[in-house]
Amino acid sequence: MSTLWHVLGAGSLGTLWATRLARAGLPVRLIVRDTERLHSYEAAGGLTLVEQGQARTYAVPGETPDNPEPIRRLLVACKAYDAESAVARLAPRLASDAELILLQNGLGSQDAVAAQLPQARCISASSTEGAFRDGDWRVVFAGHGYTWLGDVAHPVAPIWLDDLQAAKIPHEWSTDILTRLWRKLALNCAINPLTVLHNCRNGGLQEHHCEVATLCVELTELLQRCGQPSAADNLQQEVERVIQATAANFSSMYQDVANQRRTEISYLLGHACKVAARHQLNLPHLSQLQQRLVAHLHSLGLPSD
Ligand code: NAD
Ligand code: KPL
Repeated sequence: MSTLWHVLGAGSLGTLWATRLARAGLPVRLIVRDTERLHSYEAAGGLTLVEQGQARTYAVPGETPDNPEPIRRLLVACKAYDAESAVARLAPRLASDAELILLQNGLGSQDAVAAQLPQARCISASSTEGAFRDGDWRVVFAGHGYTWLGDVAHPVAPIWLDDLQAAKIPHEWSTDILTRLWRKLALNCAINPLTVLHNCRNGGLQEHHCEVATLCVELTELLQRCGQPSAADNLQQEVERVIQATAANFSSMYQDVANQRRTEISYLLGHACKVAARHQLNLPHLSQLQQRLVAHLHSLGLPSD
């Protein structure tokens, strides 16, 4: 009998994972914020995944954080800024051998979660899959991709990767997950803030080649200084490749701002600047970028943390 998957956060990635696990016949429970959300969820009859234009609803059972049942496997699918407090509410329910899978982008939230649960195994993930909500309890699978999973404290892969295989969630166990997370963070720092400030699609940054290149030089310096030299390898080339390959897309930060949603700035550019300061590294363009972005978010009435 498979261990129950508890999924915390019924947003884009949480729904994408919960529906595919349920479709494979694996036991899944969705944890929603409170009783009001639970009633709304139950009225909807489940989670709907839209794939290649086809919508299918999966009656994944829902519960609130107050449910007394113990949790052995928890997929944390909140935004980075919500992860620590959302997990804290569930701490009394976590079994002594609990495992958490942290889907958050950027860096900082994973350490914050792990620090409050020294007994639990915390596995970090870095995903290139894409999904968005087009209604309450409804998610569109927008971009196929891959998810790398790894544990900075323990290199051995967990047995439940078989569940991901059964659920057809493309994945790979990574023994250098921190390097992957840093590489993605650097890409996001070089691209996302500039798309917001220049109000453009990723491809629009081809007209700001020098600005992108200068940021890549500073990000490379940061990665080398903080013990992540392989994440720095050919960073500028990779950034240019991603800009070209995703030219028609709006970055995730651009979309957050355009939809008046809080961004994950503190876990991306904010984290990069914090680590640079910790290493007494002066990166003037990166910190100026952060100041410009914070001022821009303030001018729109959006949080800057
Ligand atoms: P989302 O905003 O769609 O979903 C987050 C969900 O968590 C929301 O439904 C929210 O209500 C819920 N939540 C927050 N606090 C909660 C709490 N205390 N209890 C219960 N539920 C709570 O976010 P998302 O797009 O799924 O992103 C999740 C993470 O995955 C982010 O860090 C994001 O950067 C990363 N990511 C997303 C994608 C994507 O395509 N959406 C791709 C790669 C990485
Ligand atoms: O991950 C991205 C995002 O938009 O968040 C890309 C496409 C790589 C741009 O940084």
